[in-house]
Amino acid sequence: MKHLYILALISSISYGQIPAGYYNTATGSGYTLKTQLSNIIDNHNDQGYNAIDGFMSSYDLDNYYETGSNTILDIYSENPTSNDPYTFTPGNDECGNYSQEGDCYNKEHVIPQSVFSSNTPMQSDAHQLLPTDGRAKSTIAPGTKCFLFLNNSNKILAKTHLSKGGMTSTIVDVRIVMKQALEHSATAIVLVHNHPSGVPNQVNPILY
Ligand SMILES: [Ca+2]
Ligand SMILES: [Ca+2]
Repeated sequence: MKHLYILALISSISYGQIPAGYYNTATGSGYTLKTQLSNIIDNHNDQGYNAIDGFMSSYDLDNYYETGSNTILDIYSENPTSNDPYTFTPGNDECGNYSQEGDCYNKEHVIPQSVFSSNTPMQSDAHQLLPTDGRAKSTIAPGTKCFLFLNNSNKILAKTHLSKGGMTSTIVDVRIVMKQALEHSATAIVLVHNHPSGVPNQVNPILY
């Protein structure tokens, strides 16, 4: 069973590991502060995507729940109130191949790479990369909805992907669906959607 404690962990992750004195020169406000922050990163160089492996081994340890355990903090398996179902040793348990949860950990972008076309330096930005269970990372998908537009003989005239949401819901603007149905002169519409939870039971109601 997967345990999702993303919200509980965000605050700990966001405020940890700032190098001493890193923001000492950011003293202004407004435009001045923007320039000061820009100057801080002016001389930084992209260390490359593979450099993240070493970064995670040092900076993404569970120093919050199993303090001193020298294990990776994995948002999918961490149980904040008890022992974790499995743990990852930094470096040794990097993926690698996996067939089930607990085999190894991978690098997961908090913001999908498609947003920035996998370009650098965003791809190797340690601020938005987390070590997560390889199997869980590959099988957990956000909610998505597609539509098929059919003619009177139930032949598919067109298919379209109209919504990508979160882990528990996704929103579709019915007006856009109707507009496309009219454009294709469809006489029937089929809604296709996934279940991020992996439980294929009917959601009732699917549409509100
Ligand atoms: Ca832990
Ligand atoms: Ca724990």
